[in-house]
Order: sequence, then C-alpha cells, then structure tokens
Amino acid sequence: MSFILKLFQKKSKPVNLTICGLDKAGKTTFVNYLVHGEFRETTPTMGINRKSISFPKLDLHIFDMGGQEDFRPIWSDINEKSNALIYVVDSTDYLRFEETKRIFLDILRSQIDNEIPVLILLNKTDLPDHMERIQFTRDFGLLEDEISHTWAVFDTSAKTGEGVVESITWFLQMLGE
Ligand code: G3D
Ligand code: MG
Repeated sequence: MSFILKLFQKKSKPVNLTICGLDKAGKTTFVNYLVHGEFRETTPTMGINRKSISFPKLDLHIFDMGGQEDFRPIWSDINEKSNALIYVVDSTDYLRFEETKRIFLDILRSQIDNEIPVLILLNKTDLPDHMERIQFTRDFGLLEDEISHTWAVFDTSAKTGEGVVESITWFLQMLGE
C-alpha cells in the first residue's frame, strides 16, 4: 500500500459490545435510539440482534442479546469474547430486581475480564415510581469490594432519549474513543 493511502486509511479499533439484561428491560429500544436517534417500536429479540456503529476512532459491533430465560445460556459465550458490556435494568421492575442483580453479578464474576468497562443503564426513568439511582447503586451491589470493573450507572429513557448521549459518551471515553 502506498504511503499516501496509509496516511488516509481509517484506523478504527473494533470493539465487541454485548448488551445484556432481562427481557423487556429496553435493550433493543436503546440500540435503536443509538442507531436512529429516535424511539422505535421493538419486537422481542430472538437469540441475538447484531448492529454495527462507526465512531471516528472505533467501530462498535453490538450484540443485543435476547433476555428471555431460554436465551441466557448463550450470553456467556458472547460475553467471553466481548470488550465491553452494557447491562440494562428496567427501573420500574421491582419484582425482578433480585433476579436481574443475581444475573448481573454472575456476568461480572464469571463471564467478563476485570478490565472490561461496564455501563449500567437504569432505564425507563420517564415512567413514574422508578428506582432512584443512588439507592439502586447500593442495592445492586455495585459498592461491594469484589467489584473491580470500571462502571457507571446512568438514568436513561430509550423512549424520550434522556441519558442516551451522556451514557454512551462516558462509555466511548472508557473504550478509548
Ligand atoms: P428488551 O430488548 O430488553 O427485551 P425492548 O426490551 O427494547 O424490546 O423493550 C421492551 C418494552 O419496553 C417495549 O414496549 C419498549 O417500547 C419499552 N421501553 C423500552 N425502553 C423504554 C423506556 O425507556 N421507557 C418506556 N416507557 N418504555 C420503554 P412494548 O410495549 O413494545 O412491550
Ligand atoms: Mg430485545
């Protein structure tokens, strides 16, 4: 390749990103908002929904995982090859809080390396009676000593777009964008 071509060749780092969380948390809606810049209706994800987005310094290859119980065994295979994790929690789903917390902590303990940054989205905060971020952070176990990943929690609404730009900006910085 010529010197000139090398000079102008795009040098983007490929990043494999998995998005996990219980079914109906808003994973696919969040990805849609990232890709289209607006809310779009979704249908339940069967298996894995793959999308790619290019940023100036990195290409994000997104693996949006089906959250139903039947699909969760696939997560560990994808997470083990992943460089980044977004975990989405429905901030109004008090009934399944312990279930999503157990699954999240299991991913951190056994499916991803310690240096992988973790973005936690406390989603659906446009709805009334949602969980408060400070209380959530404590109850979700994020302040425990065993957590050695770099993490952050953002309030988001994949419906109104609240927190989408802020959360992804933080994440891209962690990934070296
Ligand atoms: P999943 O991919 O995690 O399984 P989806 O979840 O993205 O398919 O979303 C599940 C439902 O939650 C969808 O509604 C979607 O519109 C809704 N939803 C996602 N994010 C938000 C949000 O931030 N606020 C509100 N109010 N709703 C949200 P349906 O009605 O299609 O089941
Ligand atoms: Mg989905």
